[in-house]
Amino acid sequence: MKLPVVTGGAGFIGSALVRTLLEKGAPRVAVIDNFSSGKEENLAEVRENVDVYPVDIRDYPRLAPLLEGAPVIYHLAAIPSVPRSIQDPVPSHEVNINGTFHVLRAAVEGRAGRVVYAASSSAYGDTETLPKTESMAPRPKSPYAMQKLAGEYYCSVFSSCYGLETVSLRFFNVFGPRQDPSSPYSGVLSIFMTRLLERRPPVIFGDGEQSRDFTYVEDVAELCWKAARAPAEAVSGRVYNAGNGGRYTLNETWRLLCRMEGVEIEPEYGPPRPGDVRHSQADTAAAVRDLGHAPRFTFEEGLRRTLAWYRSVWQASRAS
Ligand code: UD2
Repeated sequence: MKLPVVTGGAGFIGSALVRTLLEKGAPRVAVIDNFSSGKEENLAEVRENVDVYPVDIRDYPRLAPLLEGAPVIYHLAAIPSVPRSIQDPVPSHEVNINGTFHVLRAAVEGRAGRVVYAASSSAYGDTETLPKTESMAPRPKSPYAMQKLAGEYYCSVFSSCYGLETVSLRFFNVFGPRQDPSSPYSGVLSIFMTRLLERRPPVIFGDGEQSRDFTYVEDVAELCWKAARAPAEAVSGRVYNAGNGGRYTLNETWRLLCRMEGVEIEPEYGPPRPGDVRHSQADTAAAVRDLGHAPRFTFEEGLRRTLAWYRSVWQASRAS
């Protein structure tokens, strides 16, 4: 039997998606990951039900046979991060654009059922109004944003030219357990959580009044699953926001975390980051209408769960 495939399935979001697919009844899931940022341990609890292929999506000859006949390909493999793409644009270009092209080409040649593509809210750039709706003209501000947007365009062109079913989901600042805090390019909440547990101030880039629609990882995983099942005539070739619909500034978020932890720590401030979007908030109406999106986790609830996970890892590391 052909299995659903998750590219980037050993990553923080990919591994949450693998767990969701298994919970929803998939007997097994195939994971393609080059382990550049993915980790075996992210799949530890479900390892028996996962076929792991340590393959790079830039390697077409090795990639193509793995996608043959797949009912659904969830394409999450990517090199994320706005600042990393500005610092070092070549690797992210090769993975995010060429790698995505390889996945789509292999999906067509291998007669795969559907590609659900992890796009990014960064494609919007700075818009004049909020929330951001899919009909707004994209204005990417960084190589990463432009690469993710190119992937969306490729998806819709593959849908119209080759009849491949595709759905692009613009992820809005996903957070949750297993997000790796160890790189300067890590997602801000993973860094905030670690600093909070260590009782050290975070460094906020700019005035901290920039805002994000932080979206809990399990809600995004569920939406990916729904996007694979929505009727093709309604959704194929289209782009949807995958956000929560809320918006919090970094200053508010840090204060909220401090309150949860019962501490008061003043953040430090550094220069604003080039390519940074000022405000981000998803209009979820289209995803609700066409995909049945129904986020289950408020921001606070997501933060509580995430903080509990970081605490358990932190305590285990101190005990050893
Ligand atoms: C972008 C996308 C997001 C996803 C992500 C993947 C937007 C609005 N969002 O996230 O959907 O595709 O890229 O990488 O474009 N910051 C600090 N201190 C730190 C780290 C970050 O202040 O130690 C700030 C950073 O300047 C930014 C905010 O926190 O204003 C969020 O940064 P991030 O790297 O977590 O994510 P972002 O918004 O670039």
